[in-house]
Amino acid sequence: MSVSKRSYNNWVRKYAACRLNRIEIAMSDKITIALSKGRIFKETLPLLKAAGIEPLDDPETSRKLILDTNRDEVKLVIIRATDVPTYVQFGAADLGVAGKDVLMEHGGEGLYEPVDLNIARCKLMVAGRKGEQANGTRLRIATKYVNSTRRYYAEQGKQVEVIKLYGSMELAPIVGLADYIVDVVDTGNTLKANGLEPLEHIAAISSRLVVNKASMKMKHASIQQLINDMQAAVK
Ligand code: PRT
Ligand code: MG
Repeated sequence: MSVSKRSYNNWVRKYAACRLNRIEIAMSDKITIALSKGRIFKETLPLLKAAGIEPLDDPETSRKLILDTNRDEVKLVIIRATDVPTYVQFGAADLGVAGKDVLMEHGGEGLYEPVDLNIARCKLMVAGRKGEQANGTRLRIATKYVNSTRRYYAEQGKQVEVIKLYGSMELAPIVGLADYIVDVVDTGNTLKANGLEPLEHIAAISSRLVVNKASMKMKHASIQQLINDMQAAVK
């Protein structure tokens, strides 16, 4: 074999080894995924499974906040739904699943939102006491979605007073704390059971896969693979 042929073959071998190495590194990137218990966890499970990820514990019965999976390099952190964008924004998790309601409220800073997972669907709505019209010049709106509510009324040029609550919003109009509430509605049964009715539709909500912008660059191959697999499994 001529010298140049041998050196060419050596080069090819080295190049192939180098490529393999890179793939191996990509495959062993440590990946942390932030999820909340309840409906998001349940509905994300089949999508993760399609990406070859299966948790070894059930967050409903385990007290662990970090769950191992069938893949050594992939961990799940179980946190409050509203904390998911914050964990991903600051890189404490590489990826997460969060409702669009939560993302709208957070603002989406530092995050990519590559996939609409089409799960945990509901609507962000204004609701009030059935058959009653609020009168008064400045409406009072109770909600945990303070930013989205301010934005919604500002776009209509309406002056409102927004009252921040952390739960049981439905109570506010009944006890006279507020004229209306802004909350997510699914079947509408909770509103109905409390003598309220949906009035205005603000946004259609579903959960999204979110990715930390730096992780997307640093762990591109592993994360892109995960995104593709989850996207392909979305119904
Ligand atoms: O419950 P927790 O305070 O821990 O947090 P969270 O309420 O943010 O979490 P979780 O798991 O309840 O909701 C996570 C995400 O699921 C939300 O951010 C939404 O994107 C989505 N989702 C879908 C819903 C609903 N459907 C839903 N129905 N989130 C909340 N609800 C509640 C709603 O607040 C109201 O109290 O269910 C009630 C209304 O349901 P219906 O069917 O009676 O209309
Ligand atoms: Mg809840």
